[in-house]
Amino acid sequence: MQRTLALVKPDAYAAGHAGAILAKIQESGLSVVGARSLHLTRAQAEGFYHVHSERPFFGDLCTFMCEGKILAVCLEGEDAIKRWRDLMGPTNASEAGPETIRGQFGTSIERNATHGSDAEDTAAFELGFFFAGLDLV
Ligand code: 3AN
Repeated sequence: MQRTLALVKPDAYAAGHAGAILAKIQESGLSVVGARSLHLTRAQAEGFYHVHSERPFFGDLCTFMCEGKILAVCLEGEDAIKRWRDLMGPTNASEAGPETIRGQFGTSIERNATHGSDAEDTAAFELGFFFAGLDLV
């Protein structure tokens, strides 16, 4: 069993797609262990994406991530990290197939509808960023 963090980003949340994205998660067989919606502050967005702080898109990415509410979800299942990333599709939504979540609900490399942890260590950091231990039993 593995856990991973899924985010519905401000573009998809504002467009009302959070419910459809959760439905796709449930259809895939992944379990939702915890979920909360929140509006990130700039400092929180910068903290979440600190690994990208030297990248040229860091400022724009943080601006985007705090433009509106997001939904943070803890997913659980066998091989959950890879299964959720496969379901999302590639980072660049304009290259994502129509069967993927980013292909359906995203529009660009930045406004790509969802986030998913990319490895077990980042999943542990990212889940701890959004959820306290007692939130995820
Ligand atoms: P993923 O979220 O698919 O793991 P990462 O970790 O490479 O992708 O990038 C983190 C986030 O940064 C992406 N979800 C995307 O929103 C944004 N991003 C990545 N590359 C670019 C880029 N070249 N221009 C703008 N935003 C980018």
